[in-house]
This record gives sequence, structure tokens and C-alpha cells, in this order.
Amino acid sequence: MSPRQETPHFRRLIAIWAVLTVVLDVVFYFAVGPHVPPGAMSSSASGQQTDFIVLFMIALPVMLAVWVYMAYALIVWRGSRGGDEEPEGGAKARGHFGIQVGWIATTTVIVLGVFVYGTVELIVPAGAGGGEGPNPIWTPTSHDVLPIQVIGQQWEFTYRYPTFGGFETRELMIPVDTPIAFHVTSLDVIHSFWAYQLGVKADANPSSDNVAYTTASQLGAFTVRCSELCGLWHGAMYNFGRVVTKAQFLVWAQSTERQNAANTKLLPPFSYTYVPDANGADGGYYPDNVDPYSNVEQYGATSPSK
Ligand SMILES: [Cu+2]
Repeated sequence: MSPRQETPHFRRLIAIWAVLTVVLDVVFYFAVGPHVPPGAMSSSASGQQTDFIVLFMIALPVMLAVWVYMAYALIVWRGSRGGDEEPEGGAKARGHFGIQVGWIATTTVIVLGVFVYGTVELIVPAGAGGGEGPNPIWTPTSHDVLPIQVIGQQWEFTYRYPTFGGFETRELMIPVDTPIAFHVTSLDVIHSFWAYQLGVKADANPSSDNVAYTTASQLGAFTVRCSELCGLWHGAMYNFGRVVTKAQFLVWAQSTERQNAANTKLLPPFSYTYVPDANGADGGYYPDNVDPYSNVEQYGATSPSK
């Protein structure tokens, strides 16, 4: 037996892998973690950031196992040009019970662990929750939830505030440290409401009230994009929302309610879903609880104020 075969390759590999895993996982957690998207502007964003960090820290050792082995094999086991014979796998490369059991056990633990972790994070409040439909699994414990309706339409989002007289606006303002219930719907085709820094993404489908919760924890602007191809100007369907203090929000909401009062009267009463005006010409829309072929919709509305 040549001395080369006695070299403890396996132990060396494990040692290199273990050191790299610890060092890089720690570096990732502290240096990269805080910058992982979508940031920490809201409860849902923080939850997603944590999930990304955890999943990456689990994936990193797996990736390192492959890379370390490859690098080690390239450096230690490479044959010299035209020199030695091809190295051959010895007896230890086959039928090693410990390695086989270890391999199956490790991969099973990782996959089941990620499965359990992902499922729990989808359900508990800290998770990515929201946008699962009209009856979310998780609802905020607080009863003081601010409802905001998001209405997708070709090609913009508008917002209604039912607790402030149901006014409709293009501006999305939300108060900090307040649980928000986004009620997302559409007037025409399928859109998707994606408030990136809030970590909120919910399909906007006609005749559907899709609920997503979040609580903003930082002041500032966030982007809103449509994230479902919805026609010619899909790419231009974005704007900015803003997280403001509770006092600023109240001032804004009450003054907007006042300024919009005349327009709000022309809107259909607040409803969780709407159908577009079948007539189309006056650009109106109606609560989805009336016969879509009612006289009103077929022949166009006479606005309530007339
Ligand atoms: Cu869209």
C-alpha cells in the first residue's frame, strides 16, 4: 500500500468544509443579511428577509460541500501531464455503509427541515403571509386594522379608504405602526399589487377580494408595481406609496376625504369587488353584488347626484 492512500482525505475535506461553512455563514449573516431584499420596512418585509437569510444559510453548506470537494479533487487528485497513471477509486469508494446512511439522513433532514420551516413561516404572523385569497389563514390579533382597498385597472392602481368615507385616490398613504389590511381587486384583467419594500404582493383579480396584511415599521417611500402582465402599458403601471406618521396620515386622509367629497358621491358605494360598467362609456364601475345585466349597467348610470 502506498502512503498516498493512507492520507485522511475525508477528514481533511470535512475540516475544510466545516471551517468555511462557519466563516461564510457568519460573514453572510452579519455583512449581507441586513441588505437582503426586500428590506425591513414592514412586518411582512422583515419576515421575508429573515426567511431568505435562513434558507441561504442552510443552502450555503450544501453548496460548499460540492465546491470544496471539486476544488480538493482538482488540486490533490489531478494527474500530471503524461506522468502517473489515472488514479483509481479504491475499495473504500464503494459500499461504505456509514457514508450511504449519512448521505440519506443528511439530505432527508435538510429537505424535511426546509419543508417544515417554510410551512410554518407561511402560516405564522412573522411569515410572508397575505394575498392567499379572501379568507387568509392568518389574521392580525389587533382589532384596530386600517382597511385599504387596492383597485387594479388598465393601467394604474387606485386606492379606496372605506373608513374615511370611501374616497378613491391615486396616492397610497399608510400610517406607520398600524396593521393594514389591503383588499386587492381589479376592474378588468388580472393584475398583481406588489408593494416591494413592504413585502406585499397580492393578485388583483376581478370579482375577487384578495386580502394581505402588513404593518409598516419605517417611514419613507416604497414602490408599487404591477407584477402580472396585463396589457400594453403593464410596464408603466407603477407608482410610489408612502409610510407616514399616524398624525400625518390622519391629516392627509381627512383632508382628502373633504376635498374628494363631491367625487366620492359619484363613485359606487364601497364594495369588496366591483364589475366594470357594461356600458363602458362613462368609465364607471359598480358593486359586484348587482345583476351585471341590470338596467343600470346596461344603459349606463345616471349618477346619484343628477
Ligand atoms: Cu397590471
